[in-house]
Amino acid sequence: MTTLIDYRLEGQVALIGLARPPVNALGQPLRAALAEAFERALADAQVCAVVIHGQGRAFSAGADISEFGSPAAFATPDLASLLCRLAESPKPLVAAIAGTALGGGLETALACGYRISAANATLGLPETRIGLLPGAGGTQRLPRLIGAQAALEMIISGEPVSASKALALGLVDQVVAEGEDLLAAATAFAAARVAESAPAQPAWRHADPAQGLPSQFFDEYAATHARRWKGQLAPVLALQAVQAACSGSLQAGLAKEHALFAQAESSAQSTALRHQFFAQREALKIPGVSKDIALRPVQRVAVIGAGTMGGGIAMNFANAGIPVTLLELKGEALDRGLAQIRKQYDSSVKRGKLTPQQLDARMALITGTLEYADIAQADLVIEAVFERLSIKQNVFRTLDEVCKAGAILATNTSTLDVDLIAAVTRRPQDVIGLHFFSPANIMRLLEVVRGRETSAQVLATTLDLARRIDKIAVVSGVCFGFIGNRMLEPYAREAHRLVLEGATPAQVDGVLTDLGLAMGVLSMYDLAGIDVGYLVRESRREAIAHDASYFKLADELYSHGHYGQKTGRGFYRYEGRERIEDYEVVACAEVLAHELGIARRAISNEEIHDRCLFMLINEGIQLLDDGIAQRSGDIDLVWINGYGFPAWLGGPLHYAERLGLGRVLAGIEHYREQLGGYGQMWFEPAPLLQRLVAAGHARIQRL
Ligand code: 3H9
Repeated sequence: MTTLIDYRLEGQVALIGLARPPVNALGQPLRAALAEAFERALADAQVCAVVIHGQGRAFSAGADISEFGSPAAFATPDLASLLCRLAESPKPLVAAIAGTALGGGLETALACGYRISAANATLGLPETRIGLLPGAGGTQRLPRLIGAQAALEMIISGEPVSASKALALGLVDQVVAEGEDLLAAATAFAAARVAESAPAQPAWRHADPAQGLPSQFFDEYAATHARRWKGQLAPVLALQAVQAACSGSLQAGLAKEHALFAQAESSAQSTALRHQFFAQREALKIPGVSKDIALRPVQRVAVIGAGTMGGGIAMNFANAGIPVTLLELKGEALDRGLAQIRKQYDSSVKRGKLTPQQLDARMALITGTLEYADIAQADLVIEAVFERLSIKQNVFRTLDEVCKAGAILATNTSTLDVDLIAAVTRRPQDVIGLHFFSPANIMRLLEVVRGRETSAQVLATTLDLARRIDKIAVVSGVCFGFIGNRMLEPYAREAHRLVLEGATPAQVDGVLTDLGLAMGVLSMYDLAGIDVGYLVRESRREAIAHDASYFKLADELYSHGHYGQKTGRGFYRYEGRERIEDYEVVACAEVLAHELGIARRAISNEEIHDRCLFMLINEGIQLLDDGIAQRSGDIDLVWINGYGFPAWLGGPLHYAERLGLGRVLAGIEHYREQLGGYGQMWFEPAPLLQRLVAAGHARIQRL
């Protein structure tokens, strides 16, 4: 017997323990070992029942995601066939679920006749999140067990359910109380089934899963979700699979599921989402920072500035049960900030996302103060004051005076030089950038900016903290705008310039949203504030002075007080939340183009796509070459989680690989020629892109 399985007998019950750390992913070797152990139990006349359990922290996290896209994914025994074999067992099979049972892990449990779970277990079918659908019987067995509607919810949302919810759904037969021995309970449960001669496979509770569903249920479900699923393949295929469970035999349904799964698995979308899955885990691995480094304890946090950003940052900690002190200079501003936080929690209570008790508990964790002395004992202080270097430096001088030794001092700057901020303290090793994205309590991205002198311990501690507050952390080096905002610049530059050359804002934004971006870049500027963009530009006029067309239109909007959504006018006009094309903006672009000597022309959607996207990609590749980003996957994570780039395109650099690096380079060179002086000025291919293409590399990596 291989070491991947722990096989032993407990009286008449065979215990098969999956033992492939860390999460018992069902790769080919584990599948083969499970098949072998199962056959051994069947062949042993002494064995009357079998318990399958997982050793370590998971029952099983499902199929081995790294096998997809290679023949290993379906190598014998493939998971679907193995589970059909398990489902035919003449001896009762009991799944004993502790930790997580996800994807193929839960499907394994579904192939067993019985399921019993620990109280703290979570069970789910998250395949759609990686562009797949349950492909080992989940779309067929789950509807037969808990009904089509509940099964569809679990499959489409990908959201795991708790053990108690699973019990209520009929997904598990029994939940073992905390502190009780799950394996002993499962063994006793199996023995009891034997004693009562229970069937190895009890009849399905929902043999006709569609019973009770309205006749148009699936069509209506698809119509209701059409907007949310826009462009995405996996939910559509998953729906078809569940529909098949409602319209034919299990056998036919399994065949249909297999075909749909193969379609999803070979799709570019699933490749992109799997790339994102692994990128998120890789991002936490920092060369030179050992996994075993001793972390600094962070039990008390302080946030300087109770504005929208500071308040949102504070909420993250309260949500995670960490006490946080919010500091402001004036009582009025502090009261406003605290009231704003309460208002946000109130709205969560109204939407049923939070109970009134949780609201009270969270507010009780947030303390306001006007005194720096009150934050002297904080383990971490995050500054979130006005984005100007001198102001932030003043705050850090004060922090250096008042904070205890060993406190981590973080700045939430979005563009400024973290090293210049650290330099005003006597402890630059304790200073780090923590760039939260707005709204800070909702957006999951956290750019962690490692200064020249930031210590490895401070970096490791903040990465661990990011996990505690449920953020996706990506480490960036110091440069203007770090990873995200630095890439935003050339991307947004093209959008602005294209409007001068003849496109309308709606055309530019439409191309980007058609690609799947949550928002077009010009709408995004309207939302963030044309005045905010103006202030950022003001701080670096020298660096951009050589291009007279650069953001000319946005400057013009600013001079008219058209700050975007908040003033009702920007690149668009706004009536309530409705965005309306503004022909005065087009007229203004015409005048400016004339003044600047830019010939206006009809612009194709392809040109908009290529100029915006290729410039975005080019900057990302340059950041990698400069060592600001560690890996291309980090850059993709920033854009997916901070800027609404569609996850199913895998992020800008993964998208570039899909388009072909040669095509991206050729596009940049094309516009360099075609756009005259402007092209010569800005369409400079990143040397790393040129090297990659010359060397015939399809993947973006340092060379
Ligand atoms: C599926 O099942 C398809 C079937 O329906 C049909 C098949 C025919 N595979 O996240 P963590 C690695 S699709 C490979 O840091 P946590 C992970 O990369 C699958 N590797 O820990 C990491 O490696 P490393 C459906 C996996 O405690 C390490 O394990 N299942 C897999 O924060 C620790 O992971 C899912 O989508 C995997 N399935 O979270 C579940 N899972 O240390 C995906 C994990 O080298 N997994 N790894 O960086 C998860 O959601 C989380 O990993 C889990 C643990 C909640 C389990």
